[in-house]
Amino acid sequence: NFKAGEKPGTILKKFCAREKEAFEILMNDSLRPFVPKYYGSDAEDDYIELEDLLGRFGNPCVMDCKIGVRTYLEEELLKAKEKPKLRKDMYEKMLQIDRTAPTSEEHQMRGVTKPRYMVWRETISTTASFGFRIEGVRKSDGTSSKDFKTTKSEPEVKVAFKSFIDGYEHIVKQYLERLHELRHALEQSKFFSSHEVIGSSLLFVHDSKQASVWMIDFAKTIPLPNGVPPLRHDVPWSVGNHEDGYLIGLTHLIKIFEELIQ
Ligand code: 4IP
Ligand code: ADP
Ligand code: MN
Repeated sequence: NFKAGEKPGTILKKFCAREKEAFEILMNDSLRPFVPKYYGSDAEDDYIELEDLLGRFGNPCVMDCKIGVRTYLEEELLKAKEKPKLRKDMYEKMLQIDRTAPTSEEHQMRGVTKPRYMVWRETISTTASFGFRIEGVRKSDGTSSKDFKTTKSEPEVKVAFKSFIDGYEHIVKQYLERLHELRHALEQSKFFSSHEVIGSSLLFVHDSKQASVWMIDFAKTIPLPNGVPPLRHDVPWSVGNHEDGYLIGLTHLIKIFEELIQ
């Protein structure tokens, strides 16, 4: 999905109209300092050009946390209700983690709907309970892991964060400060109150000198339909209210970083 950009210090990401529209608004929003710089899309709309967030780091450690209590769009739910499409790939991903997870009907059909799979992923991880989950970590020694699908309890999450900052305890304060600044910017943001932010991540990046966090991945970030009141982001989702639980996740992350410092 990614390749090196044309300008130095940029990357190219596969084009998605929703994401382009989100970045265009974000470049004039209070969230601008918290997202990669957006340099536009190519003439064919094959890709968008973004600031490479790792550019200013030497040998960085990187962690991707997906934020929110919900990871699929309301329209995906509607589609699955109107015209259920069975996903064999998702059934198989489910089996790999837990052979007993599919119902006997799903075993018979060898498929599950997308919302069924996504909700299941939310509940076996911290997404449903804490409003975020760890998707992947890459350490400065080059090792990386995506083995967090069933990381669900608070102690398990803390072990993962401790391992991420192991040897870099002196920069944790910078993460915490940045997260507080992000919360402030979110409170001011017109973009945030008018958009449902689904499947977006916070990218944590540090080396031995600096640490920072950015919001990335707006492929499933969409403007609220007319007539829906501004989003709060800190209340439970129910069908039709478009809430995403983004601030529930940020609050838990801030709490974890506060406890890491102690
Ligand atoms: C993936 O499940 C991720 O949730 C993807 O989100 C999602 O893509 C995939 O849906 C889904 O299969 P696993 O992580 O369990 O493999 P992301 O791209 O943020 O990682 P969407 O398009 O929903 O974001 P499909 O429908 O693309 O397979
Ligand atoms: P996808 O929609 O394919 O999941 P993301 O935007 O979530 O794409 O990015 C996937 C991964 O690529 C992230 O976890 C991160 O490691 C890396 N990445 C994304 N955007 C940037 C960026 N601007 N600079 C550096 N790395 C990035
Ligand atoms: Mn993504």
